[in-house]
Amino acid sequence: MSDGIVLTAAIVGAEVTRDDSPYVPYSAEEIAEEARRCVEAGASVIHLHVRNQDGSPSQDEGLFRAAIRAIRARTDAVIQVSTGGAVGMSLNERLGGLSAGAEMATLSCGSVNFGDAVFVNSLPDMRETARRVRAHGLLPELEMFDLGHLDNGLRLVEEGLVGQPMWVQFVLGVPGAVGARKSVLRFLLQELPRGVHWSVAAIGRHEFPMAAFAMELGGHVRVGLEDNLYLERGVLAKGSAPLVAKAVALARERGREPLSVKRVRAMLEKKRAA
Ligand code: KMH
Ligand code: ZN
Repeated sequence: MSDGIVLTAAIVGAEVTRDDSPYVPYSAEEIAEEARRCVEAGASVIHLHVRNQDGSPSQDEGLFRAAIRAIRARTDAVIQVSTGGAVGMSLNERLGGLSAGAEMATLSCGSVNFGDAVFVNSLPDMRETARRVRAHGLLPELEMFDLGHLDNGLRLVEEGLVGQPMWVQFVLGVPGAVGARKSVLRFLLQELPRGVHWSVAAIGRHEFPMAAFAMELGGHVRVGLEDNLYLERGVLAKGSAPLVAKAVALARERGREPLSVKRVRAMLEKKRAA
């Protein structure tokens, strides 16, 4: 079990809007400022979505480029672009951020109910995403929203489309997908091959209880407005940075020190060289 912990901040998302929270960043400058605050609070990876001016979700390469340029002007965070985009986008649209200058990209490992909608990720789509992520020299983070997604991820490894050990994000508690429960995480970990880098992003009120549990088990953690809007019951978080700060406190209470951006980048380089 490592003492250092990778904290990822999911600062924008695709489904939350300013109707849900006035603190959701939309413009490149707002996104970059939030990224800076999150890194200052202890995050090392920024999970990135982008928005049109009206706040609607986009996967436009130009918007990603602008956001990444603005982030890099303020902080050296590891940047991970979303290839999930928003529910209903075509695969081609979703892959728009791959050439925008990030170091990592997500790879959604299967279809899943997503609230009242369905988030579609067929095996051919996953293979195509894996190939394109690799072609752009980015490291994939395998997003697993449901139990079968672990087998899909392992299949991609078996097929040689994703390198070993996998870098995994268990996204737990999406309405319609597997619940954010300790028993679920225990099961997933039991099924996980040794050496896999794993992290937990739990949705809504489950964010911090599951983060604490993951920390105790030696895992890494993602927090941010994409996943949860509240610092505590009834108290909106004024951005993702306060959520990162809360995660840092939980980690330290458990003897886990947030890894610096430099350390995380070195981990990625090592993986890339493997
Ligand atoms: N917005 C979700 C439908 C990702 O970023 O890779 C998908 C998502 C996953 O957010
Ligand atoms: Zn996302």
